Amino acid sequence: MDIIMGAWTWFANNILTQPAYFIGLIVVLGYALMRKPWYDILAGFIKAVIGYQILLVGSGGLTNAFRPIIVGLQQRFNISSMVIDPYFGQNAVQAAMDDPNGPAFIAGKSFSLVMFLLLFAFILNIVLVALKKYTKCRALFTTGHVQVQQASTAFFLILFAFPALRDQDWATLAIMTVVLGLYWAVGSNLLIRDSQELTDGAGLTIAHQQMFGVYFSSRVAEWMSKHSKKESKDVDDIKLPGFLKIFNENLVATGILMTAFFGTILAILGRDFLIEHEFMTESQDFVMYIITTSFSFAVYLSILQLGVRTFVTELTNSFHGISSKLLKGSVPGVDCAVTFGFGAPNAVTIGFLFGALGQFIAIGALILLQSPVVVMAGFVPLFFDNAVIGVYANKRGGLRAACLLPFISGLLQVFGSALIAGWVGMAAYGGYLGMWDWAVVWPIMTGVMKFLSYAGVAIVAIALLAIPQLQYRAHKETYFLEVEDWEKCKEMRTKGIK
Ligand code: ASC
Repeated sequence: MDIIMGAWTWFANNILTQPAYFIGLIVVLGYALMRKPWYDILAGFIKAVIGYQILLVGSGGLTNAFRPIIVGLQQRFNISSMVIDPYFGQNAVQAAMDDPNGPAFIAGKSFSLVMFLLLFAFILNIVLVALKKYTKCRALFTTGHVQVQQASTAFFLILFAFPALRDQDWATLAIMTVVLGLYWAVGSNLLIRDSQELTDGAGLTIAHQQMFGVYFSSRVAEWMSKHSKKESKDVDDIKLPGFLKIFNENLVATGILMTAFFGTILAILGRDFLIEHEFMTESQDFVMYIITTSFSFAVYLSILQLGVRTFVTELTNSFHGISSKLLKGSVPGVDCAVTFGFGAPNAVTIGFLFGALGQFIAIGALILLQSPVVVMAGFVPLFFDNAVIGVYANKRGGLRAACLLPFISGLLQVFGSALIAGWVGMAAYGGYLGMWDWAVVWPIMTGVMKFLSYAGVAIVAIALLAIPQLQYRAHKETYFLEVEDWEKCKEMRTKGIK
């Protein structure tokens, strides 16, 4: 038993929760199923892992460089507030679980239970895909670090809805597995069509924290483009006149806009604060520091895109092995940052900035209304949610949608998180996950379960199960072709076959 537990812990820590190696493993499995020679399998593994690691350098660089700056505003003005960010959220859940008087105290067991939840929910995801003839689920959620954050937060929310289950590990795990596993399978499946259109058939979808948010935004963007008299241009097609031409170049646009955005924040924080908190040293010039820091945004973004280009081809090619032999007609769900390698690059920046505008307005409103929970913007929702929403919204509805939908997202992230974290008591621990789905969809599901108890779980499960069925009904002839043969699917759809 000890050996099995040891092996499981090793696997959970080193592969399951490390997307680079998990994707590497999928590539190995895929190529092996395709009976590729060993050296091709090895090469595929190396390219996939290194590509994903490059992506992580980019996204980690962004997160590490800019998260403290935004959170710094809170310290600078001594506001006591809750940070909406997956990492703060996870720390908050951990603190709550370890607090003997806390609402989710489970002495000494929290980590292993969360890992089991992750494993069981993932297995449920696989089963749902294996039964896709009935379930219509076609996507596997592979983004392990995000799954850990979600498993912890789901753990807390569901214990809040069912406090009596605190001492009953298996019953708790069963309910959580159903809700979380369904969320993963259904959420990632939801975005297959939009992702195939965005990437022109790369054969992947998003498995992250804003899947419903992106879906909602894509549909609104689609509606906007259908119902407006004036066409809103794709961000990439806008040709600015005169000196504004320089904004057409993505690096220049990102460099200038981020210098304005972070320059303002850094100037507000002030040189003394930044030196005191070891962001910069005494000998550094303040203006040069601001420029270097702001420009590094574009640097990390470029790194991230290089990583995407490196591993996506391997993943796409090798996944044919899995989708033709093991899990027929399935696609992998990957980190949302992957989409930055496909959509209009400036939509990333626009989404981020308009999301920030929405969040800052919402935070101002909370302060003015003297809300009991004040939220501090966290970088991860601010950037990753809103930039992805910007990319998809732009694809469907052009510039106008790429501005409006991230803005709405910013409002929802703040108001939704304040409501749910205040209600369930997580705000007291200083953080909440805060990404779109966790600020909108999970609060609704938690409410339904809290008020309707076990009937609520059934309602949530049935509602989630119904979503892929509805998607299927809308495209009966081509639904499975979306993943099996994208070219044919496109051809049929242009002929008007649904
Ligand atoms: C998250 C999270 C991250 C980022 C990253 C984006 O939710 O935990 O580290 O988004 O996955 O690429």
